[in-house]
Amino acid sequence: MGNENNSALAMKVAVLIGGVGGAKLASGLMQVVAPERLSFIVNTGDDFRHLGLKICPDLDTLMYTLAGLVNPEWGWGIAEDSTITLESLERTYGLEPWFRLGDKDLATHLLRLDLLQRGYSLTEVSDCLARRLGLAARLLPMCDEDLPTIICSDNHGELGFQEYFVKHRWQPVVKSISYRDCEKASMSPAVTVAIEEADIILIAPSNPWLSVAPVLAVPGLRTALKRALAPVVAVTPIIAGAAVKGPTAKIMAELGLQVSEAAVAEFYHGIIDGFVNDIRNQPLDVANLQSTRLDTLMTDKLAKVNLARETLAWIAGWAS
Ligand code: FO1
Repeated sequence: MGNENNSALAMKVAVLIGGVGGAKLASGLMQVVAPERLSFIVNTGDDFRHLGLKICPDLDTLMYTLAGLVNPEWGWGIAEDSTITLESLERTYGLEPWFRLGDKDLATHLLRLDLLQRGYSLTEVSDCLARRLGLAARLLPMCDEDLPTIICSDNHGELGFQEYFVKHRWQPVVKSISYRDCEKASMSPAVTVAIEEADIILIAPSNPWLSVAPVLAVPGLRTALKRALAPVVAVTPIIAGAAVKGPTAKIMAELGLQVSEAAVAEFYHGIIDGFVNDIRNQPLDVANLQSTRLDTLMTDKLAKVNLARETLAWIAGWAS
């Protein structure tokens, strides 16, 4: 292993993350950074109560991905899971389940609910689930309080995130996005320490408006990033004017933004010191912003590891 690789292994890296795209980079980082030195600060704005369960899609997507359990086709849920319970709800009780919960996945939701009801925080519960799946990396909810992302759409009014994303297949036109009750939320000690102790802070190529903005809405988090000694670097979610997956480009257009990496860099203005652009995009020229172009299209495991390694090596080259 080259010298820079050893230094990457020894680094403490904190990652703001949500969704399937972010989880791809996360799995690459697990091969480059010692997992016990990786802290993922995960979006919980997608969370909601469903069938009495507390569903945490981005925490579970990341956990299943890093544990090698995730359904590879969808990027969420557990591979080869059945839906016998859901089918029974439908056939026996006439429910029309619009949110697919697999039988193995239900085990996670049942254990999480039980632990929450016994008074453990979402941070403690997430730690417990990740440890039981053998993960040394820390999966930290962005906060322990509920901070749901609310989509205000043209023809459907206010929608909870999963109603927008799953029930309506992110087709409603987005007029605005709000992060409800954010003033009641606070950074957990674990998130505070992860940011303070990080040698590098990354913003994964997650949807800035749907997956990263909720994390930035947690009171004190933006300030903590600005105060952090570590460089903060975002990875572009936009390649050649489009999103790799999901509604990022559609939302940008609906919010009246240019669908470009420059618009994403602008969204993170004041927070980021560096921006990893894609080799297929035009070079980014923004004052006081370090930028490079790497292959951010993570089509396979090697591409995920290469992006992780090259990102950290690039940052090490300019961050004092
Ligand atoms: N996404 C879907 O498109 N359809 C579903 O039925 C669905 C169920 C589901 C269950 C558990 C879970 O952890 C995630 C699930 N997702 C589903 C994905 C989820 O809605 C999104 O991945 C995130 O909320 C957005 O990043």
